[in-house]
Amino acid sequence: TGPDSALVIFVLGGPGAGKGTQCSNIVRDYGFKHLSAGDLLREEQDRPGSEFGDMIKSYIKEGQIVPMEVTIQLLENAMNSEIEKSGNRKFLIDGFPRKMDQATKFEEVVVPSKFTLFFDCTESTMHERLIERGRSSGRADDNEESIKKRFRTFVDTSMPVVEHFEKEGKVVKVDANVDKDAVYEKVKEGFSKRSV
Ligand code: UP5
Ligand code: MG
Repeated sequence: TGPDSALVIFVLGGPGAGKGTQCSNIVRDYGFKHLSAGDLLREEQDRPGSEFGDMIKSYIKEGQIVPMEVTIQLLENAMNSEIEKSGNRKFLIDGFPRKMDQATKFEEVVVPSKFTLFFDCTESTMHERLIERGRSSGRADDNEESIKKRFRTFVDTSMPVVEHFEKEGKVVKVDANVDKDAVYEKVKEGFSKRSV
C-alpha cells in the first residue's frame, strides 16, 4: 500500500535538457504525478524552520549533489502524500537519481524504477536554454558560473547513472535538441514501446 508498489519512471538529462517541460506533457496525457527533486529541494530550502535550508542553497549554487538522505526523504514524503491524497501511484521522478549511490539506495528502500527516460542534449543547446531562462527564472543557479559547474557534475557524476541503467536495458533515450513538440513525439513513441 506504500510507495513499494508504485510505478516509477526516472527522468534524467543535463541541466536545461527539457526534463520539466516534457514532464508537464506526460502528466497531462498519462496521469503521472510529477516530482522534481530540484523543485522539492528548493521548496525545502525556503521552508521556514528547515534545518537543511542553508546547506541546500550552497549545494545548488555550486551545482553539487545534495546528500541523498535529504533528497530521498523528500521524495518519499511526496510520494506518500500523493498516494494518501489521490491514490495515484504513478510517478515521474525528474532530476533524480543523479549520483550512483542515490540510484542504488532509492531502488532498495523505496521501489525499483520501471525505466529511465533520458533526454540527450548537447551542451551548447542546454547552455543557450538556461541563459535564456535565467533572464526571468529567478533560479540562483541559472548564471554562467553555476551552469559551468552543473555541466561538470552532470558529466562526471550523473552520466554514470544513465550508463548503469543502460547496461540493465532500462533506458529510453530521446534526442532533446529538437523543438518541444518533436521531443514529445519521441517520448510518446518510447512510452508506447515500453507499454506505458
Ligand atoms: N526548453 C525546454 N525544451 C525545449 C526545446 N525542446 N526547445 C527549446 N526550448 C526548450 O527547460 C529549460 C528551458 O529550456 C526552459 O526555458 C524551457 O522552456 C526551454 P526545462 O524543462 O526547465 O529543463 P530541465 O531539464 O528541467 O532543466 P533544469 O534546469 O530544471 O535541470 P537541472 O537538472 O539543472 O535542475 P534541477 O532542478 O533538476 O536540479 C537543480 C539542482 O538541485 C542540481 O544542480 C543539484 O544541485 C540539486 N539536486 C540535487 O542535489 N539532487 C537531486 O536529486 C536533484 C537536484
Ligand atoms: Mg527542471
